[in-house]
Amino acid sequence: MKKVYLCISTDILQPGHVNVIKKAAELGEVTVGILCDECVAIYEKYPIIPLVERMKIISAIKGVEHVVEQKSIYYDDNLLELRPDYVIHGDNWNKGYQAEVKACAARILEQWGGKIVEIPYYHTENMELFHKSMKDVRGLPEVRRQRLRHDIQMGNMIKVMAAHDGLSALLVEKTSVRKNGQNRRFDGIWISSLCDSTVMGKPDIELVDLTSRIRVVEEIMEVTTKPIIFDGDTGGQIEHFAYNIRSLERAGVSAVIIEDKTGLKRNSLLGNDVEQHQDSVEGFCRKIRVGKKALSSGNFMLIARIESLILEQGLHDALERARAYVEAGVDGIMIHSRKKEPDEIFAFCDQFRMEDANTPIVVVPTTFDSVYEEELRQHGINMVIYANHMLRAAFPAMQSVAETILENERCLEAGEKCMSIKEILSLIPVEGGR
Ligand code: SPV
Ligand code: MG
Repeated sequence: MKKVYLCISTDILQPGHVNVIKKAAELGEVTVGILCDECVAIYEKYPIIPLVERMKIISAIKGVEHVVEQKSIYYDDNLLELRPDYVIHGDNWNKGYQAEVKACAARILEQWGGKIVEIPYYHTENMELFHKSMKDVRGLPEVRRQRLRHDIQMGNMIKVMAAHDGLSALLVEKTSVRKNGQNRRFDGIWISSLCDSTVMGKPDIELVDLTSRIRVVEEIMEVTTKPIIFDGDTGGQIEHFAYNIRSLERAGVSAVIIEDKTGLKRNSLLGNDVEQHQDSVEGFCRKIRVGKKALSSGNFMLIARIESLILEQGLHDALERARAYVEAGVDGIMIHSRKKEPDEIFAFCDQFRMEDANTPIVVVPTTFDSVYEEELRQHGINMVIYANHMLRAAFPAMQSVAETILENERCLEAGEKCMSIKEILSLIPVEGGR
């Protein structure tokens, strides 16, 4: 009996997959490689059905003899192990990154005279409609929350980018670059108090109220599917926090980060140049417990942000607080610094990781900006937030255009610095974003 191999790289089964399996069974004994969750997330869309369940579903299809995990979009490892006579695929893999995948598979099969069999790609309009509605499912609050937890559990470095409105969020949702054969994308959206305040022309002192900030969340929820991490400032008064965290949960936020400051909050990057106060350990632990108790979703994450390094209270204080906050029930720790180098962040993480291997650590490298994500990962950090770059990029561009019009007393010169009207109109399709 000949051996046949095929790979299923999505969590949504379509009639086309069944066709390929049927054809494969006619050729011999069928092994299906199920693409791992990490790869589905990178190359397709975030999988709503995880690998173990996908393996169960596909193994129940008539004609499938074996299912195995495929750990890369490249078939190499599984082909070398199974040495199949045929690899079967729809004829839609002749362009984009898939062409490379096909070429690699063909080269390996050659070693033992194996062949690629292609069958016409199955396409229906129903499937297009279906995919569109799957986008809505991916955007559901609970799906986003599970996704964040799952991404952290998978041990990935979660890359979060700030967005301050629908358009910037759409960019965070869609921007991708291809590097070293991999698609790189952001994994989540940061809703920053600094950005939310600055776009409204207000200082970052908890002046913009939660209702206004939730409006930003709604705008962003509507056009994206990625987890949303909300900058909750101090969380406000304990009594208010119980209500506020529920509002954020209802609005669809996946995680909130609250900082252990009290009184008039000032932006952390101002440090001790301005007057700001850290909460007592007991006071902040009480806030954490009240917040956790108020939540209904087990997947919503409450993350405690430690300001000891910002306020020059030392590493010892930061570590003691971390222990206490974890004990009080937080789902993660954010450690912040305004130093140019990441040394104090690394010292904290190395010590913390000796005692606690699991609690996720979040950092915001606005000032220690030369650090690479890989270095952060090596120090046990799970999430990196690029907290304000979209807004900081937009402001100088707008300022320059405004000055150019004033200088030239017309808009021709400014127009050269702008996207064309045609482009901006086609940026957002009439059917909506995401
Ligand atoms: C924000 O983005 O509002 C933050 C991060 O809180 S920082 O500005 O570094 O304090
Ligand atoms: Mg903030």
